[in-house]
Amino acid sequence: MALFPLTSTFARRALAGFAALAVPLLSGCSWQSWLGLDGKQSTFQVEGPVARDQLQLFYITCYVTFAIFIIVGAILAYATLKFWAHSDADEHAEPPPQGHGNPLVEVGLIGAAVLALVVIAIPTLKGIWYTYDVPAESKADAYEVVATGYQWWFKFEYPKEQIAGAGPLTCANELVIPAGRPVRIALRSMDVMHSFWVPKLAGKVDMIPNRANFIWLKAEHPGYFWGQCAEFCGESHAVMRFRVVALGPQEFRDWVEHQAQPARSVAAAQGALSFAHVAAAPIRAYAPNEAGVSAAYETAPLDSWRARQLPNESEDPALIARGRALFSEKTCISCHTVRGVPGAMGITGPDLTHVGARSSIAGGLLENNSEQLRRWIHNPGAVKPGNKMWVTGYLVNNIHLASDEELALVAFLQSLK
Ligand code: HEC
Ligand SMILES: [Cu+2]
Repeated sequence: MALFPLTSTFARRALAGFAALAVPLLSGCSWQSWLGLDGKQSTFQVEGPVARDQLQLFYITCYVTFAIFIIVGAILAYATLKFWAHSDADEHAEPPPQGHGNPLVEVGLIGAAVLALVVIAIPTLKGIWYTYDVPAESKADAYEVVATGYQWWFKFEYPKEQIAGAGPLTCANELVIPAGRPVRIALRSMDVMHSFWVPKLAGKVDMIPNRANFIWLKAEHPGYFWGQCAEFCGESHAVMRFRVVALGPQEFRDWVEHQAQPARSVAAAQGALSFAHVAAAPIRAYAPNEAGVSAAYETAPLDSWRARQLPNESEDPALIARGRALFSEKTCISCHTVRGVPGAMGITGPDLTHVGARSSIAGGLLENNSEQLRRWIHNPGAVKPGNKMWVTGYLVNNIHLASDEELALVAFLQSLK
């Protein structure tokens, strides 16, 4: 139909939008997915009280504006039909008597406008106070984390979990939190402005250099949530992502305890340090922007995350030992900390002490499996344009990895559970 030169999804959304907004609580039949609003970062399917408060405010605003639309539309339709010129005579008839102001209508309209604003203002103000900081009654229960934005990844520190001689427990790109508890996150930036956003849990707050911002959120149940930097911060801003993994109390305690341990060390059997048996297959070519995640991970990410916590069954200790040595030889240690590997104390890049237990790498862009990990270390610049590992590491230090070296490094990194 030429009247609607629109894509079918757009037309469906436009037509169904009003009907859907009028009955948003018809959930269960999931109108969100029908309208294509059920993405991983949907603000319509929230899973925490902060995001829910914000969603409700959105609905209230929609209701008020929808009511105005109906009233104005009805009056317009009435006037159009009533004063329609049906014949030539109508058309040349004298205009109807003209009024010059009606105090009742004018005061009424001002009153209605003020009322509409008040209806929106009350929940807005309440929401501003509620989302600003953890409510006083649950403050004692709040868990504290420090999140720092870097071009183009996130560092997460746990000030309550101090490790002797190493400062607070430090992770990257995956923020593991206790479910059912408020989490207060201090937001910092190491370079330019970033913005911390986990759409299903809370609205965004900026991470500004030299400014102590914070945000609070709560995951109502264990889950796996997609986050995203929401402030343009340079070349790879669009792929500056992260994850939030919410775990039950015991699972969270176990996780913290395990993370506090130094890197796992896989002992190679005496005399087994030759890895000539490993066939060093060349890496396959990747299309630009080729997806780096599997369907299994996309559909059941929390299961996938849990499965990664355990060591691989088919580890090759000799290959891992070789990778561990290469990690120093190739200067990876100058930018990455791996607690337990001598000299690996770099802080320019993410802490890799337990990188094997993360479900994603490169700021949540690729799934953490052997194939994607190799793709990353083979040519990080092709995956994430301009990233510091490529620009100030590979290019400056002239890092080249042969196929067998890539495989050894991958085996080592994957062993770091
Ligand atoms: C110049 C510093 C630098 C050097 C040298 C360097 N890296 Fe990195 N590395 C980084 C930075 C910065 C990132 C984060 C990049 C991003 O996501 O934008 C990173 C990311 C990574 C990641 C992904 C971590 C995650 O959780 O997302 C891995 C794995 C990694 N590097 C391995 C290596 C290996 C192996 C070497 C040595 C061959 C190496 N790096 C050398 C700075 C460096
Ligand atoms: Cu950013």
